[in-house]
Amino acid sequence: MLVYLAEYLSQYHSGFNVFQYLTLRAIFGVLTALLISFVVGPEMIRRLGHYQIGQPVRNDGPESHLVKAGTPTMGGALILVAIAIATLLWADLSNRYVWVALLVTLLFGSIGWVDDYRKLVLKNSEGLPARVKMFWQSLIGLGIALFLYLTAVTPAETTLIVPFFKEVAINLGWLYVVLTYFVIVGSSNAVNLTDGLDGLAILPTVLIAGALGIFAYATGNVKFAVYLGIPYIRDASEVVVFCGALVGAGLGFLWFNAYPAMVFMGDVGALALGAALGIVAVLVRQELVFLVMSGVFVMETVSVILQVASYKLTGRRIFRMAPLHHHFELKGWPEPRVIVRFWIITVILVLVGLATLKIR
Ligand code: 57M
Repeated sequence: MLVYLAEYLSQYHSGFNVFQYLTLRAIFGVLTALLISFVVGPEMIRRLGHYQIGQPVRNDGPESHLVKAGTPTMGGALILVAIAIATLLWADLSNRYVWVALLVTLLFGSIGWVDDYRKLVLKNSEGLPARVKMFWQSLIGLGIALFLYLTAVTPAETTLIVPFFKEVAINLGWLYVVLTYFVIVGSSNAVNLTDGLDGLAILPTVLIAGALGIFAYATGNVKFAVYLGIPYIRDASEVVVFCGALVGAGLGFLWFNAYPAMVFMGDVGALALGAALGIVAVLVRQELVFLVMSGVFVMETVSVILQVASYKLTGRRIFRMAPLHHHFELKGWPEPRVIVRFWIITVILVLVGLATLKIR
């Protein structure tokens, strides 16, 4: 929004031209979202506590979690507000990809919000039944995938880019819709499963959002795209501002969610953040690199699939408990050790992902 104001004011003073620079606006996006989190966070935690929006903790999980009962939750709502305000302020709102990213994030957040609200405020232990949650996730995921497919302007927008192979780009046709659906819905659920220890989901989200922001910048800049041998997609550039807002809001939330957490994000945060990463990966055409960078989310999800399959087929468990972070906790690792090691794994995977920009 401010981009228009800066454009207008630059008639009077050329200094306002600096606000046209994408990198600068992305940095302001980070800082704005951080500031909102810092200013609103403490009051929000106090109010959540006041209205007793506290986490119920199941007693069949690791014992160390019992002390977490009553921790204020639904802090993800603050993440979403910070992302939305920072993006609306600093992005060029004539860019359709910005709206797509924001809309997907807020719609998935709404599903999570209804689930949290039912569980925590209406004290309905089931929340939103799994099949209802899946129905809405699928409807939004498919709707967005179809919209992007039908409104694609250039073939590059629906082509699958294969990392490390400059010459390989697969024209997906209708499969684009299927892939987009799985990336968005899968990522949303994977982040939700991972969000079970303090800070475990949010820092990887921040790191991956930062890396995808770099991909968005390169993809939306014709010179970089040609130099790096990646497709040029004009609309991708402004997604950098959205990624910046995601990074700022995520870091701001981590301030309060760091061990021992003062607040949890709830499904409103987890479902939205996963979907946000998924849609950005799709918009910048880096689904495969995203899969690599999200290794921790993938590992957590695969651990649940394997555990359930093994238990159903053989009656035996592979892990002490799934998702994987519970397995390590039950092995006796202190919570911060699990968290920090999973963060380190993400740092490594994000670096591998970024390396694919040059090694091709
Ligand atoms: C939600 N929710 C956390 C918090 C957070 C199929 C099965 C694997 C599903 C899975 C499940 O229900 N996953 C989705 C996980 C919960 O956190 C809340 O949920 C939000 C995210 N959706 O924001 O509001 C608990 O996680 C802890 N937490 C922190 N710090 C944080 O920053 O410590 C969360 C955020 C919180 C808190 O303790 O209460 C959760 O874990 O419930 N189910 C499970 O994960 C269960 N696993 C299981 O049953 N495994 C089986 C089979 C089915 C695979 C097995 O291994 O045999 C475990 N979950 C719990 N207890 N709580 C089982 C025991």
